[in-house]
Amino acid sequence: MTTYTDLRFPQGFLWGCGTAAHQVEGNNTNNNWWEWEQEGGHIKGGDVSGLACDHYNRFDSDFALAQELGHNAHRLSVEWSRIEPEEGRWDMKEVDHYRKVMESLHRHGLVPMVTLHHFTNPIWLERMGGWSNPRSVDLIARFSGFIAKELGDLVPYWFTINEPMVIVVASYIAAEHPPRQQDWSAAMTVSRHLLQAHGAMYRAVKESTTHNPLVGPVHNMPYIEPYDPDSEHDRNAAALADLLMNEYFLAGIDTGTVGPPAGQGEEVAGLKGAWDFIGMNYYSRHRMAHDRPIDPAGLPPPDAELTEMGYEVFPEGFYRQLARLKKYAPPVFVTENGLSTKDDSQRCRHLLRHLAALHRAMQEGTDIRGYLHWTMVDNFEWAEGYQQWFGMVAMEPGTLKRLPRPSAYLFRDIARRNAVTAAMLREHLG
Ligand code: GCO
Repeated sequence: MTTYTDLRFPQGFLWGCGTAAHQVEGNNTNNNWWEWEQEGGHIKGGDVSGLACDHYNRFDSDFALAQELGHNAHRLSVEWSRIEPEEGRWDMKEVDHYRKVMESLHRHGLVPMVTLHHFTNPIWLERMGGWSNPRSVDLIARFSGFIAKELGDLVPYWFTINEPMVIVVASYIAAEHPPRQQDWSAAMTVSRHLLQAHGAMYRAVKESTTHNPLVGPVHNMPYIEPYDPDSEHDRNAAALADLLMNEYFLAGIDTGTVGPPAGQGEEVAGLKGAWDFIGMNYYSRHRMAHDRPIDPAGLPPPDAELTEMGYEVFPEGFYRQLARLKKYAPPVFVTENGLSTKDDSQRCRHLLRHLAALHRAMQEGTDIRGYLHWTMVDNFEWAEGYQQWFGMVAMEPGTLKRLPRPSAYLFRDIARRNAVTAAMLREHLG
């Protein structure tokens, strides 16, 4: 019989969910994803984001629900293509919309944590080559400074770019996201621009407002191992994947240089130490085999527990990646962690096992300040369309009525107690 103890979290620990504009707002029509969806053939089930969760109109009731479910923070993104519909033209109606969104978060006791770029590019930027164009760096820095100036009095935490290395891999190596290139040279160019953009955005936000905003990256950190540890080729494949997916971006901010594989240590003005915290996303382990194509699910072991997307449930990797962040100065927010599943009891077990892993890393010295679950309501899961279920809250087809699942109430009890209790662990993990 396993004996459990209560796992307590520090005073002021933030509890909430992560979301992204294109996945929840609806009618987000002026960006590269909306255009790509209309082409057909790219999104599972022939879905388009369409009305999504209609969060653009329902944000106030969504935040009221989040508060009822014990949340004290909320991560969302502001949609660049709404705020700057043409290069250099600001749409103040949309700025007012987002001000109402931030005011609603405060009204419902939720700390706003705002992502400036979450996968989508304005159409006008995509037409000039998107991230492959060096101008993207200054253009996104200008946008960041503008919106931070407009909303800085309401937003204490800003995230620059969501999962920059997922953009590189999904859009320029694996060709799963727009513009669907398989071009290593373009991938390295984009890797450099994303790192430069992070530094420029950090500075732009810090200089734009007198409200002392805290700014950091959101970095997806899969736990990467060789498929066959005895194979030197697999060890090399895993080392390169880890360098690209995990080390490159963090080392770039830590040292202020563009390191391998995208550079040879070129200095970037203003990049060194451009982070007040590290936003970290974690989903699964990825095993790399030199002689197989990249498997989005990461070649899980045959006996692994899998999510609906075929990813391995591997909380040990979450602990190890959080422990790895100890070597960097800033504190950490977990900005995404969760799974797609049709079995909400699996989500409850997944939540508890990953929070136990987080708690262990915290006990061993990683300074973790909050946990934002991915996600609150089932939403548009990019190329998977609406064929995945990441929400602790379901959405009734047609009415889009929010229907909390049991996991939402487990999360509420954890957040309100600021602890995972032994009783919770016993009930769900046996
Ligand atoms: C990502 C994005 C989210 C996803 C989530 C589930 O990591 O791809 O940040 O937008 O929806 O991770 O896959």
